[in-house]
Amino acid sequence: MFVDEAEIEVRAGDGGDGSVHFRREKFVPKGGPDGGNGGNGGDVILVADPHLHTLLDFNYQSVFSAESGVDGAGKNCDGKNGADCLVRVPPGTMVYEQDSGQQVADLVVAGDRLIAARGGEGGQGNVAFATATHRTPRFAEQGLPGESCGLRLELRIIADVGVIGFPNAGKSTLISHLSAAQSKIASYPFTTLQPQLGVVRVSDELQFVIADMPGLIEGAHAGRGLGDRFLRHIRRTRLLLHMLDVAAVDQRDPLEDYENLNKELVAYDEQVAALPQLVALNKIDLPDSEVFLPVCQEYFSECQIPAHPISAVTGAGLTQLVRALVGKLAELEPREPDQREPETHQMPQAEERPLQIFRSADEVFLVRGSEVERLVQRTNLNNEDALPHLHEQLQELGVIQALRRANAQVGDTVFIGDVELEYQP
Ligand SMILES: Nc1nc2c(ncn2[C@@H]2O[C@H](COP(=O)(O)OP(=O)(O)OP(=O)(O)O)[C@@H](O)[C@H]2O)c(=O)[nH]1
Ligand SMILES: [Mg+2]
Repeated sequence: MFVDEAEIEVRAGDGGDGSVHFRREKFVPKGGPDGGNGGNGGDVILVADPHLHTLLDFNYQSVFSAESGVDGAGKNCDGKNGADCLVRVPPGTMVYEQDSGQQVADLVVAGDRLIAARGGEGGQGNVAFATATHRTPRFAEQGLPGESCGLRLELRIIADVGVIGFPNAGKSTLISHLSAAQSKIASYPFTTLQPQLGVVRVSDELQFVIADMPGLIEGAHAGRGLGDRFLRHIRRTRLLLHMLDVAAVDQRDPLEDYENLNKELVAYDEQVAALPQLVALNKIDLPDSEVFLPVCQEYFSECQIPAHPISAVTGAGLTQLVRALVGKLAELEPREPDQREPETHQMPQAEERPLQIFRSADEVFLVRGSEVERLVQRTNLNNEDALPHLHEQLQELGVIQALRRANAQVGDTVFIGDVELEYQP
């Protein structure tokens, strides 16, 4: 099971309906309107939480709903707003809109947020519709529905050092030795199925995060083996530790491995290929290492790449290796985004659609447009008293005039959004 990706659905709360209510008091024969407004629906908000490290929890829960707003009530009582729904994700989570595939946010720093679905606005109570000439409005607005959408989450691990190498090079063995991470170790390829983080504590003040990566093979950039699905995780590391098996336990030439893997990185992504690398020449405890170790050392000293002979099993050379990693990290720029203040992202605003009128059959008109569709959603069509107000508003938006120009006749069917009405000029 891979936990670096998850699909979730977010549903914001609906707005509460405005109330139709009239004051009732002793000795006051005919009270004025006092229906309160509906509360707003809650938002669904994704927030980066440093206590989380995987997307595993989303296998158990994948639908997140915020509360709806409460309907308004008499005595000018406004309904309560619905509570927001907070969805905690690990820092490094990229968020994509499922329908469009568009990236909508990159939650990097603890506290980064994305308002993923906005709650519907509550409707106004009948008080709002009282005028000098119409003092007793027997209608109110309905709340608007909350937004909802599907999202795809993708976790990019943020580590300082990414350990790369062919399967069985000893990457997990090294990480288990250097940190408390419990990476699975075995003598068959592709033991590690997903990246794993470990913290290397050099001293109380000095520590860095190292990522154990699944083994890479030739053709990884094109999806071979576990493929490129994990390469994206190392884009944000600052340094790569390239591990070679100089005992050639799997009968491969470590220098060929080295060059092939670097080619894979170039083929995959220039940013990954451009990361600085240190090399670890592993398994020097095995007698077979005597053949390749000197060859590798000569090769790397000629091209002036620091290469450290180590044994991940016995621990030989690890102190020097860690010192070299720390030294190199100190030379490199600190990872930039971690320094900034948390940000709040919004979903890309759905574009406001202008008013449009289509004639679908002789006596059927289709009216489209964001504003007019919201107006109809806000109207309780079962309430006859709301209809004159709707008509007025349609006139204000120019809908009636546009229908007249389109030659609509009394009694023709008009769809506004999904709602069916009859044309009455
Ligand atoms: N003798 C010896 N064996 C080692 C050393 N490092 C790793 N091994 C062995 O090599 C095998 C593979 O080790 P892993 O740490 O699982 O290798 P990996 O690079 O994580 O492999 P994948 O996860 O499959 O990519 C295991 O049997 C380890 O015990 C070493 O320094 N010396
Ligand atoms: Mg491994």
